[in-house]
Amino acid sequence: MARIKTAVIGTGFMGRVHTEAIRRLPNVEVVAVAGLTEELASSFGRQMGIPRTTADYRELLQDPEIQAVHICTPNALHYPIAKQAVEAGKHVLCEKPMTLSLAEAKELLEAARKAGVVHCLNHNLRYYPMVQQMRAMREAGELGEILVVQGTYSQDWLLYDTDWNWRIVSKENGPLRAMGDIGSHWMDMVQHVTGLRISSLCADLMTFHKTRKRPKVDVETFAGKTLRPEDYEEVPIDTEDYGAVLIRLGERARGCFTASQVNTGCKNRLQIEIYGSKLGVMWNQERPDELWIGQRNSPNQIIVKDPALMLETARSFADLPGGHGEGYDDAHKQVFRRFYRKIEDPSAPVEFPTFEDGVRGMLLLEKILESARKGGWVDVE
Ligand code: NAI
Ligand code: SOE
Repeated sequence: MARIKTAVIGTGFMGRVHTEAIRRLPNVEVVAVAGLTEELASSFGRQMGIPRTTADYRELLQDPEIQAVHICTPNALHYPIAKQAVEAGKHVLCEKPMTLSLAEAKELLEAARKAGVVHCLNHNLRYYPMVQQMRAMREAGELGEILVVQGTYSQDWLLYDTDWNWRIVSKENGPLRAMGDIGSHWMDMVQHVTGLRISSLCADLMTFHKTRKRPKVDVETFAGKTLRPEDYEEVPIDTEDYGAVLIRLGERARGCFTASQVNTGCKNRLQIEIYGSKLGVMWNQERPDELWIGQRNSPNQIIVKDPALMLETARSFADLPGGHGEGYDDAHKQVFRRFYRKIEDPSAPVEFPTFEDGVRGMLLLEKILESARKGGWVDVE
């Protein structure tokens, strides 16, 4: 059977993660990669065994053999690349956050609908097996009415003023950094698991480092620890290191979360806690195979991922037996598998986040910005 030909755009952290996850699918082939320069693209091509490389992604969009593209570039390039890709009839899997603004995201969704292509926004973190177990428990009524949600996405990789990445620059990242980069994952997950939508919010943002020392050389995501202090120059900072948001969900549920890139010791601590009228559940990305279940009248439990013991609707998100861990890379495979199934068979269900979810995410980010600027609650339509 002919495999779907796909291309990866961007040769950094996510370029590698996407390429490896695509290669776990039997029906897809990575035929080309586009990088910022010829050198970056060909070095990536050599390392990953991709024969065709280019410094101009547009070349790949013009190739009728390439059916889909993965956009793994800094945020500011999502909109222009995705727009040209859908207009060229390519199916698009784009990294989060979708764009720099809500207006761009809406335009992109409209363009993708018009072109009739399959579109996916990579909120991969939804697809850890135990996150799907929480969702299945809620759908089965096991949690009861959702009353309270809380949690955090906490990291420490931007703790020092010598830590640098393109995300720090609003022109490349968008105006919200901690919220756009990782708060976006938390908000997507809480809405996906509870089935409720954030209906109003009140945000407080903080930039601890008003200036940072920018390195004179390029730094890949999470790679800053290898630089020496004398390689930097001091620049003003206009994106937040930390944010806290009070939220209302649906009619009655209440909650709050923080997103921070300066929380000492936290690496990728996405923690989500959901308290229902019957049960509470808590999950932490740093211990992904465990799910805490809180009970009022009997001892609390920690259950360990085991597809044989998971609820039916969550089971297909776990590929390995209990005791064999499934993590970050596996969650990507789950998203990509469903995205390509939809390309192969247009009647397949949409079991992955789409540009609609991306638009929702950008709306929430715009509301967070509005709330922080005015210092009060705002409604989310
Ligand atoms: P990175 O800095 O490691 O990689 C970005 C790459 O894009 C670099 O290789 C850069 O050279 C390349 N690039 C820049 N301009 C280009 C152009 N015109 N053509 C082709 N390539 C170009 O950044 P990272 O961490 O890989 O992030 C990329 C995107 O993925 C971001 O939108 C980020 O928010 C998202 N992301 C999502 C994650 C998830 O779990 N879903 C995890 C990490 C990042
Ligand atoms: C950096 O903060 C980052 O790589 C984010 O961009 C991802 O979305 C998150 O999953 C891990 O951290």
